[in-house]
Amino acid sequence: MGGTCILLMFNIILFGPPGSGKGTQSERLITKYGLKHLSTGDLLRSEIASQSPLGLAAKSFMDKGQLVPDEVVIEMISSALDNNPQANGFLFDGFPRTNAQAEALDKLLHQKGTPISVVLALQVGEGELVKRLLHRGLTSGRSDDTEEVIRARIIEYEKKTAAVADHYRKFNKVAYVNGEGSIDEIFESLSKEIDSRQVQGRA
Ligand code: B4P
Repeated sequence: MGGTCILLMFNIILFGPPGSGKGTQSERLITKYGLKHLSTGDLLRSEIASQSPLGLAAKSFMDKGQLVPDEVVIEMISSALDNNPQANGFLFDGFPRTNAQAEALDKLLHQKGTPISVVLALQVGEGELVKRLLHRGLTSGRSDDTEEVIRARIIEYEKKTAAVADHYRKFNKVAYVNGEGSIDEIFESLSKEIDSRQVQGRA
């Protein structure tokens, strides 16, 4: 063995409260940077659509605006990582949402020798979050896009998820990005953060 080891993997966590635009921006970022998109929200909704036992169990939490139990989402992400050995990097969207999930992710990525490169944290005020999700609720058909459930999701975020940024701040990995403005403007800010880190990584 031996030779030069070239680090190609670039793993991003897109972080932020419900409705901050994680799903919206993920779609663009994966195209631009060739990353594999792993959204626990999408994975859970596809389990619900196929009426699997996991989906049926998850739905009862999601309909109340609560987080699905850690073991369930960690197992889902672990299989998704195993199923994508050829990926150039992952974009984690909506995961991790608790400190236990963050620790489990760190461990899984450590085993693969490919750590988190950056946590991009979208910042959006509560009034704007509620407005966006209520608007999406008009057409999404999502049972968690009603005002009562949206408020519960925001409370759950403050209680269990916001601290995940502190976990990654300890490792100097968090970049805060203004999540209010046009989708193009926000995409540009996110891209700048990624580009500056990729350059540093190669220097
Ligand atoms: P998610 O699917 O992750 O959904 P989200 O947080 O609501 O949405 P996101 O931030 O992606 O917003 P989007 O781009 O769509 O989670 C749903 C549920 O699944 C959770 O409540 C939980 O129960 C469960 N779950 C998921 N992951 C879990 C985990 N790890 N652990 C436990 N439970 C988990 O944007 C929202 C709206 O805003 C869209 O309509 C969009 O068009 C609009 N928008 C976006 N950007 C905009 C902008 N710049 N200006 C105006 N509108 C904008």
